[in-house]
Amino acid sequence: MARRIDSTPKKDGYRMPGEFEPQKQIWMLWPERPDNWRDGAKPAQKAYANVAKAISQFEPVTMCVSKEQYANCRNALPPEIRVVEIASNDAWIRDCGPTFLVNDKGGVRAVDWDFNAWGGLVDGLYFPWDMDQMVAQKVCEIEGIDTYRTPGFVLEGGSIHVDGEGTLITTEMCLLSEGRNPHMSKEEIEEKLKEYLNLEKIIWIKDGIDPDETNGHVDDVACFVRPGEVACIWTDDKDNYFYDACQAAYKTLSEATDAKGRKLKVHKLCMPKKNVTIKADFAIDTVEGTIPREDGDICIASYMNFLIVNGGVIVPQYGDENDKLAIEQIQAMFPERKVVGVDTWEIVYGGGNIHCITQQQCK
Ligand code: KQY
Repeated sequence: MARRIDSTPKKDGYRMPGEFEPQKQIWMLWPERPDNWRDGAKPAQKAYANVAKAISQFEPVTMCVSKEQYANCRNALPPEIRVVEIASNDAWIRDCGPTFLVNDKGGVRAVDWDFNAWGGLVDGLYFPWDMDQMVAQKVCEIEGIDTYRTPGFVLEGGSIHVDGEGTLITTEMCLLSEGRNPHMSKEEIEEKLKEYLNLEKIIWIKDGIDPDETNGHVDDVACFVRPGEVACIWTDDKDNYFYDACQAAYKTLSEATDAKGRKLKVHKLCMPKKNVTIKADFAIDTVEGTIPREDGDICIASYMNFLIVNGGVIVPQYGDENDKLAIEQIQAMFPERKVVGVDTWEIVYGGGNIHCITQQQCK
């Protein structure tokens, strides 16, 4: 039985570990909604299955799926991947799932944030989001993990990265957006994060690269490679759609110090050469309440949306000229891990990538 704890992680000695710390398993949610995923979500399901298989070379994976899709999902995945029935509105467990915490005695707890589909009634991406809101609790019930709740405070896992030693990076574009916590000042938001993730310092990057989808989640822009070191998207090409955002994020991180007073080492990670776009012949249902995906829309294809797992890194590939360079750059950042690329343009068409569709449970 998972209990609700009426205290805060900081008071109880729990912290969010870095993604590079030991993990028990990875959680995912199976895609199916035809108003977001083209062709009845069949191509996206293949891509999700490939991501799950790539991860399962390194550690266990649990796929959550609706009752309608259970049999199809079970058949699409090898037996070593656990499949459990959990209802959801879409398939982004990074954002609606729990944020797992550890203490120094081997305890594991989680934060179950408020979720409002990336902006609620202000600029959220679909309505309703009631089933997504319950995902974190259901995952924690299955695992018997006690949770902290933050009623009235909205946060998605894709909007934060931590070093596990007291530092968090995020973007102002997302955390200060109108659709999240407009009743709170920047200082109040910092206090909340410090209390619920056990932090000392927040590094604010001004903008993310997807204002329309997630209001600029940091997981497309930068992440911690290990304490004291971050990766940041980079291009010197002034014609690249993301040039300004890359330059600005790189400058902020290069000038930053972390909670322990270290100046950050910043690794550059290339962007794809060509934009990934929605094509006219994509069959996507039109439904009131869902932001449409239209011909010519530029999708957010960043190599940064990779996932660190035990002994590995799972990296998006787009069939782009820079795919190989991205793998080489990430391998150089993580010489102790095996870097594995997975084709993910079908996930990008839906609005995210490998990091957005996964959630690590720490040990
Ligand atoms: O974390 C994400 N990138 C989620 C995006 C949701 C997109 C829904 N169309």
